[in-house]
Order: sequence, then C-alpha cells, then structure tokens
Amino acid sequence: MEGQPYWCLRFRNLHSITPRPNDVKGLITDIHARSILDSRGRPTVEVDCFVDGLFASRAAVPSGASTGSYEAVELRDGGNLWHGSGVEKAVKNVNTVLREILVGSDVSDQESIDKLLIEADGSANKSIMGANAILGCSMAAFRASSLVRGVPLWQNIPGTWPDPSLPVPLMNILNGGAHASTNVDVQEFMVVPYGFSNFDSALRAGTETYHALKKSLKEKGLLGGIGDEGGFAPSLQKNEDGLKLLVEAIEKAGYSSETQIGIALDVAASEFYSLNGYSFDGKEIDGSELSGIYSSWIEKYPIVSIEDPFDEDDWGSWVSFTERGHDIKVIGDDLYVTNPSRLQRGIEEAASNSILIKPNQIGTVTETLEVMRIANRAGFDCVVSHRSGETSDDTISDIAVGTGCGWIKTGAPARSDRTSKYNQLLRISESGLPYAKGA
Ligand code: 2PG
Ligand code: MG
Repeated sequence: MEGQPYWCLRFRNLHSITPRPNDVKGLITDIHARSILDSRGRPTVEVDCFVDGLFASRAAVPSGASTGSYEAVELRDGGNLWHGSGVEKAVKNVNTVLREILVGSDVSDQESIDKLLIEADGSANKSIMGANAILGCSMAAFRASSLVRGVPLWQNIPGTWPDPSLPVPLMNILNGGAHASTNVDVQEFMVVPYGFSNFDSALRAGTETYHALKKSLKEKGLLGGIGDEGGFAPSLQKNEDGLKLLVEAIEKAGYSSETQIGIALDVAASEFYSLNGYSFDGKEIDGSELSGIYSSWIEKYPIVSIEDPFDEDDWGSWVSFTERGHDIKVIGDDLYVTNPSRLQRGIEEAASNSILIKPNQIGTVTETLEVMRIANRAGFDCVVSHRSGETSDDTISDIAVGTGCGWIKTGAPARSDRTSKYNQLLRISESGLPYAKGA
C-alpha cells in the first residue's frame, strides 16, 4: 500500500476488493499545515492529516470580516508581509506543538483530540495557538475519521442527532455592510427557497432568482460589483430597497414569495452601532426605533429570519424585539459567537430564538457540536454558516446534514468558495435524504 493515499486503502476495504482490516489502526501519524489563500486573497491555514502513515484528509479554515468581539482569536502575524495578515505563526504552531501532541491519537476519538488541542492552547479564547491553527487540526481529524470509519462525513457526527436532512439554504444574493463598498447598511439580503419538495429544486429556484436579480439590476442601471459572498453589491437609496428588489426577483423568476421563497436578512448591526446608537439609512436611531423598522418590514415583506438585528452587547433591544413575538427566526451570530456561555445567557433572557453556528468562532468541532446540542435542548433553531472569507472546504455542508439542523447559510450560488458547499449538498442529496422544510 505504500505511497497510496488513505482513501485508496479505504476504497478497497469499503468495497471488499482487497479487505485488509489489519491495516486500519486509525492512528494519526502526521499533521502538516501550510498557508493558502482564501476567497479574499488573504492567507489562511490548511491542514493535512495522515493516518496509519498515509495521507487521509485536508481541511481549510475560513475567516470573517464582520467578526464578533467575543470570537475565539484568529492568530495573524502582524508586520509588513501580507499587510499583517499572514498566518505563519499559526502554521508553525500546527507543525510543531500541535503535531507533537496529536501524533499517536485515535483519529476517531474527536472529543479527546479536541481536548488535547484545547489544553495545548490553555487560554480561554484560543489566543495562544490560534483558533485558526486549532480548528484546522480539529476539522482535518474529523474528516479523516470518516474515512477510517468508512462512512460519509455527514454520518460521522459524534453523538445523537435529529434525523439527517438536506438543509434549507439562506442564499445571500445582495451584499452590503462590511462585505461591500456601498452605502447599504444591511450586510446580507438572502433568498430562502423553503417551499420545495427536494434540495435540488430549491437550489435551482434560489439560483434562478439570483439571475433574475442580476437582470433587473442591469435594467435599472444598478449592476456594479460583487460582494465578498458572491452576491450583487449595488448602492441603494434606502435599505428597504433591497427587500423590494428581492421580492421582484423572486416573482420575475416565476416563484411565489408567499409560499415558496422567503427572505432572510443579516443586519450585522454591531457594524453600525456606536455610543450615538445605530447609524441606519443616514440617521442615528436607537434600538426601539430600529425594532419598529424591522416590525414594519415583517408586515410588508416575506421575511423568515433576521440575524444580528442589534449590537452584540445591546441585550435589552434583543430581548424586547424577541418579546414582540414575530413569527420569524431571530438569529444571534455576533451575539453568541458559537459560545456556550453567551448562548446560555441568550436562552435564559430569551434574547432570540435561533443561533448561527460557525465552527471558527469557537475553534473545535466538539465545541461547535456542543453549542448545537445546547441550542437544540432549548428549542432554538441552528443555522450552520460559512464565513465571508472562505475556501473550497465543504465541511459545513456535512455538519448541517448530519446534525439534521435544517438550515445552512453559505452565500450566493456563485463563486467556487460558495458553490463548493452547495455542490457537496447536491452530492449528498443523491443519497435520497429528505429536504428539511420541504413543501
Ligand atoms: C456573518 C458572516 C457570514 P463574516 O456575519 O454572518 O455571512 O460574515 O464571516 O464576515 O462574519
Ligand atoms: Mg452574521
């Protein structure tokens, strides 16, 4: 078997061509990291995991732009190279300290692997080794263990979960905020094709809507650049215009905005919050005025969810808006940063009813899943999410399917950093799993 990658060995075992069970010890024999480019042309960490002496898997770490202040720390080099955004220190941490502690571990024991990684760092926010170094190792091991166990990644989620399903995508087709250089405050205007019987037709409908939006922006002379997540990035007179454009695009594409495709927003309000309040549509307003705007939008448009409607520390506005009881998902992203203690506070105070799940906000696969378990127990919806800076790594697609969470947010249906996730879901859909919230 020498010289062959691990998946060849597994392929043979899986298909009983040359069963060699004794070859499969499932021990990590090497870990190797490098710096690669992400979708914004910034360096990020990629990690290879070797099992039983053979190359087994590869994972790459994403990176945010509108990051929450309470996220685990992404280690960047500073200095002049890459304008300070190099990840050589994180890469070195993987190739020295973390490699040393992981070699010899049972790759299928995700919890022990992540515990070793957390202990090697020792800080509360993974600032010593870097959450980017740690997550790269954690995800690479997670991916390798599915090969060792001979199951698809989505079937390799440790623990017990609701039945697996293909998630409803929140597709970001109009980008603003920190993801575009325009006057639009709302960071993400997304279409949500929930009213379909399978994932493939939902994805097609969302993608046709993306193209319909392009056409109507062109007709209106508004077609300019593309934002970081592949959506169009026009300047608009008011934020509400984004909602009008999406409804128009849904209908122009031939779908119903009442029964088939809804709208999700990520306001990312921490980005325009200061001591003066919220700077929105050119005015300074407070949390209750902003709540009023959201409530009027919910009346007029087919909104299914609003993410980060308020600043990450403005708990009072979160609580009173959620108390209004609108029939939508109120999603905490910067508010919770996939952190169990912040989520616990949100559950106790009823600050929202849903959480965005981003593995790199917390730094390991095990902790990500633990936060999802806490959310499930509290009856919160989980939306598994990409970051605005991405690679072709598609691990989040399998996590969304295997945890049966029902929702994924992974950008426009364009650019390979985003389509890699949708395409993995298409592959998984061949297994015949149901569409989460299908008609
Ligand atoms: C968000 C994300 C992903 P970023 O705010 O939800 O869309 O953006 O990765 O820049 O934090
Ligand atoms: Mg967000």
